[in-house]
Amino acid sequence: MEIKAAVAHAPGKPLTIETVRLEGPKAGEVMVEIKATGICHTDAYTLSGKDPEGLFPAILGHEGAGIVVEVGAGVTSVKPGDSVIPLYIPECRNCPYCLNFKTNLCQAIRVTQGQGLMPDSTSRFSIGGEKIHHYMGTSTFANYTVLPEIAVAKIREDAPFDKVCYIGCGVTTGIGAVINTAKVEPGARVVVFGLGGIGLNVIQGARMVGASQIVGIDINPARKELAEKFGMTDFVNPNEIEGDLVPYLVDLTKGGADYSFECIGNVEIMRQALECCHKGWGVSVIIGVAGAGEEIRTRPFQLVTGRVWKGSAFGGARGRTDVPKIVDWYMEGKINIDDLITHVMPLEKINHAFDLMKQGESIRSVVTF
Ligand code: NAD
Ligand code: DAO
Ligand code: ZN
Repeated sequence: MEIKAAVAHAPGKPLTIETVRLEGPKAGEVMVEIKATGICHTDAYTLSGKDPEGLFPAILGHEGAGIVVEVGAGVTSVKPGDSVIPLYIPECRNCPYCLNFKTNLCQAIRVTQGQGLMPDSTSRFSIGGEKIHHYMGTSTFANYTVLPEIAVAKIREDAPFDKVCYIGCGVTTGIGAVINTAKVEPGARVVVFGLGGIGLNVIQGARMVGASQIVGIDINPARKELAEKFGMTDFVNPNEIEGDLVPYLVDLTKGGADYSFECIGNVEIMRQALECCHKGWGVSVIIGVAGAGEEIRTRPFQLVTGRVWKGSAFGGARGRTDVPKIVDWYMEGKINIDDLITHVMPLEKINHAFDLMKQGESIRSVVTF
């Protein structure tokens, strides 16, 4: 069938809205009508050409929500009409990773997903016979996409697509990093570096679990008001303090953070995030994705003296199991998504969403179809 998609033909070039041919779902696959998709920093990272795994031409987008319209042979867990959220980390419930409670990194389709292909090593997208790559196994910048069954989370039917699409990445990544990866406990002192689409969700996760102090750090002063609404207790603009940031934060948190989160993708700040942690027990979680080839550094004595460095992908969440629960939290008013969706636009304006992100004007832009 013919679909409408925003196509990334080359790094650094704007997306172009085009008619694309989409093949139907094969065995174990589902076709989803995408109703809404968020635009995340990671899409911009890949489009910029800094992503070493970035493939072109491709249909980007990994933060969507929609309705199943067709299923391939053998699909049992979803049916046409079901509301779903695509998952860039699938959950097969059968591979050694899924069977190990320590990780959410299902590897069932990892190789072909990294090649921009479906599990049978072919693409469902083409233009004039030319193959167009899938992206992160999701390709949500299109009104229809095809996904493996193990890469969709079935969600409740009354959930609004233009809000819960954000659970497909940013909300789950931020809240999940607090709950699943760091396991922040009530009363903890938390420091969050970067108050964008991810960091603000770390803040709301920290408030949910009862953190007593939540310090937010950003060079954009406009982020202060919204972060306070989400639970931030102290704001620090690194450009406005005298002296080094790390001792300033150690002092502010009465000896160091119990938990810190890097939500920027800057390796220098990852070091500050580790070193502002409390001696003996502070845990620093890297969420931000750094540029290709970049490396983190610290003095090993920081680790010898009890600080712990961790990373988190998709908030440590197992998508088919955890995403429906997070949708329930939203529907029950336990988490706030509405205030983070600052812009809504049609697919034709998607390049504007990238501009807004670069200019620090948006938290989340959502494209609706
Ligand atoms: P964003 O652009 O919305 O937010 C980044 C924030 O950091 C902005 O508010 C910006 O002003 C601030 N900032 C930039 N430089 C700074 C500095 N030097 N000091 C202090 N603040 C600074 O981005 P986002 O969508 O929130 O994504 C954040 C990072 O998380 C990106 O690297 C993204 O690729 C990554 N990410 C990771 C995962 C994961 O699963 N690990 C998932 C999604 C996104
Ligand atoms: O299993 O090797 C693997 C990779 C799984 C994907 C992890 C991606 C998380 C970070 C990228 C940001 C997502 C928007
Ligand atoms: Zn698996």
